[in-house]
Amino acid sequence: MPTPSMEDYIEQIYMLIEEKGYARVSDIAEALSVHPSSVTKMVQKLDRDQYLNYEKYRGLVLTAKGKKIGKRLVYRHELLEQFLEIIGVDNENIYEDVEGIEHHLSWNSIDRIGDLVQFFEEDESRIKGLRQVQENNDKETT
Ligand SMILES: [Mn+2]
Repeated sequence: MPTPSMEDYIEQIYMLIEEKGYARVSDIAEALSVHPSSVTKMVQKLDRDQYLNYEKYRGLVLTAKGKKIGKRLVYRHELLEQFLEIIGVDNENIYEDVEGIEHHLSWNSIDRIGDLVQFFEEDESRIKGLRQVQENNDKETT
């Protein structure tokens, strides 16, 4: 199993390749706000663990294993963003909060959150009902 830090890298690499067709060390460093030398180190580790193939001058490619995990990690991130949005978390907090929790939930919890997101999305009135509760709670505290 990849560590939280490895997960962040695999997730970013997967997204970069989806968006641009390739992932450069400098792009990964920028996306994760880390030094390029840290990226090189991690990329070498991910290569050893067979998540990707890295050749210094030819860039990197995800292996089948890396792609499969990358796809699930991106799905998990997006699902958790949707979840926080649905429960009414302020936009400015969503990205940071997802980054904070995404590595610490079991896939069991992710699947159940997926059900909950689906439950709300299937019927707009459910979201409205939740907003009503929130409005009432806000009134009580202000
Ligand atoms: Mn993430």
